Amino acid sequence: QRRQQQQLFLLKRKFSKGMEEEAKKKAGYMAVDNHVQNNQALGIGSGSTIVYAVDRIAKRVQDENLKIVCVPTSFQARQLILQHQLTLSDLDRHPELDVAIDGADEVDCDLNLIKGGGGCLTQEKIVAGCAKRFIVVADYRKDSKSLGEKWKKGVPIEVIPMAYVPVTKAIAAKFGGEAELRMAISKAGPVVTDNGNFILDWKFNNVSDWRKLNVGIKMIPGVVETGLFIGMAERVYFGLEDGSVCFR
Ligand code: ABF
Repeated sequence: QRRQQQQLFLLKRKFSKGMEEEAKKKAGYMAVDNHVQNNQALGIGSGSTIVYAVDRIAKRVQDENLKIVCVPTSFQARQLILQHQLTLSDLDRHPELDVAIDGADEVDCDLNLIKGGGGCLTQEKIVAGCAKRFIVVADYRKDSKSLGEKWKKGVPIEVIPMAYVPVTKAIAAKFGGEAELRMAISKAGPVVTDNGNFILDWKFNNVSDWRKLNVGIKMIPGVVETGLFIGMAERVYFGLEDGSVCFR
């Protein structure tokens, strides 16, 4: 009986994984079809959902002979752009982007986001901030009423390595909760970002004003950036469990 239960568990997990991937794919495809056009400069986000969006961009570039350039938000995004033989650019050459597309860890009903589960939040925020339109792609698990309801790992905060202890203490003293240094899976050392910094994951209690809080955290010396994207997203595409896509 235990074996049967185990098999059922594995089957269910496989099924829901398949559904999640399909939802990511649908959201990524729809965002690209609705927002990507010829002669655009695009910001390319990081994570697993963006992979589908880049697949779609590459297909459309080939089929429709689109002329576009892509600015990455991480090493992963850069590799994706190169693997798909898209034109790689940067913010020196394209400081103004038409559209940036990226994933998120959680999205609230006002389109505020928690990002940075993958550790690329600073470059993601810079690129999103350079875009006329910032479009988010996500699956149904990311949709929440208020931040923290679904994403339980806390708000990622990128910090200068020498300051991680004072920043950890300052965050707890000023805003409560607990900030923890993100460790590599091997536990051999901390995660190091593409910018050579560390990440703190801040588990918070009650937050009433995300905008104010974000500014407050950024004022602490040593903080580089937070994973709070407040009022930046213009539209979020959610792939749903039934195979459809909704946006808001
Ligand atoms: C990046 O990838 C991050 O800011 C966010 O942490 C993550 C979302 O990844 P996924 O699409 O794999 O859920 O965009």
